[in-house]
Amino acid sequence: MTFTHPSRTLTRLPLALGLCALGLAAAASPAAAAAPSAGRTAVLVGCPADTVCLYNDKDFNGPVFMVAAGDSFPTLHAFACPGCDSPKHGAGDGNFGDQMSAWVNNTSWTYCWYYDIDYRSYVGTMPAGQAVAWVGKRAQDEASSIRPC
Ligand SMILES: [Ca+2]
Repeated sequence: MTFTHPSRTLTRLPLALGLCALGLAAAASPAAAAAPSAGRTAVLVGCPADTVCLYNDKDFNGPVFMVAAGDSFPTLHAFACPGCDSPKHGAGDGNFGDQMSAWVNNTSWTYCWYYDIDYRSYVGTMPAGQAVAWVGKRAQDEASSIRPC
């Protein structure tokens, strides 16, 4: 596993923001908020193939940060999220750090997410092909880094 080099992170910024815009459209589709019976398939369809989607709001709503399969992000705070407000941490205002409330892992990779930047303070695992509509009161608005694990 190779970790993202800082210069690579910078070069990927426009792509990440572009994917963010696509994610906003995907999150607005009815499939993204499908009932459990339509369930897993519909939720996965709301997040592009080979992508991990981090949703700012529970039930797969709000701005979305998209991670291409295999990529690592040591700080989600480096990516602008205009208008985003982190109710727990001011450091997350206006960016994707401390925002995630739901996620979809539509890749074949297992991902882990962390409270702090640089993969510190492990919180949870995101198994391949799984989704969580709400990470819970304690864990929401806390994610600051993510990588395959
Ligand atoms: Ca949130």
